[in-house]
Amino acid sequence: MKIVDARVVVTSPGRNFVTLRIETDEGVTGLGDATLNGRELAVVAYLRDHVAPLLVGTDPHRIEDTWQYLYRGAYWRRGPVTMAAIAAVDVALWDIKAKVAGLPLYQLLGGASRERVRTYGHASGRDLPELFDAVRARLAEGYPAIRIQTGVPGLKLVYGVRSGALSARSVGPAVEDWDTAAYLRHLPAVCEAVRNEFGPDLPLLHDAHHRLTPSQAARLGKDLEPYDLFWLEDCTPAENQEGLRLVRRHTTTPLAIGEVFNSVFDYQTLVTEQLIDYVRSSVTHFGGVSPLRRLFDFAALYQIKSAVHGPEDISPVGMAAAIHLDLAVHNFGIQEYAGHTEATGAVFPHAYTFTDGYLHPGEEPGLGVELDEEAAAAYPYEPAYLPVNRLQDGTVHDW
Ligand code: EZ4
Ligand code: CO
Repeated sequence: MKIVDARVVVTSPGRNFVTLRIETDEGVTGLGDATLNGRELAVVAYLRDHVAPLLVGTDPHRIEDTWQYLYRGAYWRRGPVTMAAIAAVDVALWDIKAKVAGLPLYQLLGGASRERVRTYGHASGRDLPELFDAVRARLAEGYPAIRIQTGVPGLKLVYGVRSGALSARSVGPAVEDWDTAAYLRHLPAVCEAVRNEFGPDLPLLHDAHHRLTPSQAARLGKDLEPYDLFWLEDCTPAENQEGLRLVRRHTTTPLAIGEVFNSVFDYQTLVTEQLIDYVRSSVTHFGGVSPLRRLFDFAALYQIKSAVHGPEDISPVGMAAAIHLDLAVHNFGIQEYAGHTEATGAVFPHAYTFTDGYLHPGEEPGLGVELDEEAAAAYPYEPAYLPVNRLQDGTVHDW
């Protein structure tokens, strides 16, 4: 079997998605997600100009060799652009292998370790009443766990709180404002109010989106202990992995980190010193199913669980790959699931299902996702940026 073509399709049914389609001489094709939010075309160029020409003529069954060839062979290794491109190749080749085997991908990963995949959804509001309404809406949709984000008094735009100004389609980056002291004062009261309203059983999560120093994160973790969070996410940028030692020493609030990581090396200290409880990388930004499976096995040695990043900017192709992994690995924790627009569902018809808050990859051979290129062509690329974040004196802050 030989690869005869590797094509990149960009489509924007509500937001931009980058998809790699690999075709073989036997007519079996595979799909991979290479979407890097706000930097999509950099990955398109990396794939189209530097990776696709290397694939033509090679054996699609040699997934591991192809991965190592693209990772080590390029010399310039790691980084989000490279790893999103390699991820798309890895996932497309797994899709092909599973289709040839006539099995859903999870069967090739060891088979199902559970019946279904637990998710969490997002609830946000500028104030408590809005947040409560959002939590009720997620509960009505069946979500068994909920991430809560709110506005902070005195700040106009805050991460994760829905607002027209935060549209991914804005011409330049939207600007959020930030005041760590105000946030640290406000958040414990929000968590207390949500606990009082919704009771002790509902698993609650919160994303600090890389905005705190280790000592600030330690204090927040301690302050939130009475409200029994499922996790506190991205409490620091964690580029300085050793910084998490301080956080860990001071709080038992569970910690989840890793959505911007793209290599196991980004986790080495965090995992071996057991400084976190959940690894948060996506299939799409971590180089694919092959390395993410390896990360989960590494994390399992330290009783750390999986929690694959699943925002709207992971395409249904990347989401399907995640759900197959989630079903198969023993140390599954939880899957973030934001869902997609109807238009996105029409461009990417898929076998995976979301029922009563739980996902299942379905039983189609391969990933179980198609790309309707005719439908995709109706949504051309639209320039879009993620927001940036500034302190109230104008200093750029981590977003
Ligand atoms: O900001 O996916 O946990 N989820 C998140 C996301 C990220 C976006 C960046 O592209 O933090 O909303
Ligand atoms: Co996050």
